[in-house]
Amino acid sequence: VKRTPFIAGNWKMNLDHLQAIAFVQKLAWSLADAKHDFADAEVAVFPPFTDLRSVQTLVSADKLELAYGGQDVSAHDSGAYTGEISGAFLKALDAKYVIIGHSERRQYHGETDADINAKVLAAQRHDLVPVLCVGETAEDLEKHGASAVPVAQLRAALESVDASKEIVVAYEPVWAIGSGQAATPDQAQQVAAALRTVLVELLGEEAAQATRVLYGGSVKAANIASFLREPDVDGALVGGASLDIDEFSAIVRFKK
Ligand code: G2H
Repeated sequence: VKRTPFIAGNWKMNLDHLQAIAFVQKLAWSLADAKHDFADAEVAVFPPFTDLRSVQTLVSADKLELAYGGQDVSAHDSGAYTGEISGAFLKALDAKYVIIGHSERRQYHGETDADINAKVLAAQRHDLVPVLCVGETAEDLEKHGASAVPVAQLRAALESVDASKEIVVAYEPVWAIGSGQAATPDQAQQVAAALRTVLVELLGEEAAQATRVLYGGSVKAANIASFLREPDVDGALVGGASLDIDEFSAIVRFKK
């Protein structure tokens, strides 16, 4: 199966709406060039919620081949949930994706596997593609090896999902996030392969082979190609390096 490589920029809590407009305008030029050279990657950005309307306006006005999504979504559809954002609102802004279960949400906001499963189901109800993040801490790695925790998180998050709908999985070892110390391509491949084996069991062979598994954690222009050469790594979720236009442009123009 051929899976389209996916390069996703997770802006986290960076770039206000004016900065977002400037960034997407510059990115549009790079994407046009990248398309010229290598047409094969899908590119998406995940701005703060308050930027999404501006990003939508630019993407639709200039017909950019740039997808976008939220960094989180409520498990609920509407109602008295102060501060929450519904999947319906993201969909109304033409968002295609939503990041769910990022380790920063798990760590700083106490999100449990059950919360994350509810959010994945909410995303599916609103026809958003979940970018489900899983990954082990340094302590998990030492105690249980690399795959055990990500595999358990994957099983819990995908309980009762609709296997006919697209899902993206991002393997982000917590020890590699923002640390400058990325996993090796071989480490990423081993966990990605273990995740795909579980996807076969949960979603069936065909859906599992079509599912993109990304690597995330200190990805930059200098290491992107080494990850994408691995057979089960289908792209990257990029944090810090997605905020620098030159660096991110170089990442989207990766050459295997
Ligand atoms: C992991 C990643 C993006 P960074 O959180 O999701 O961030 O590339 O800064 O390690």
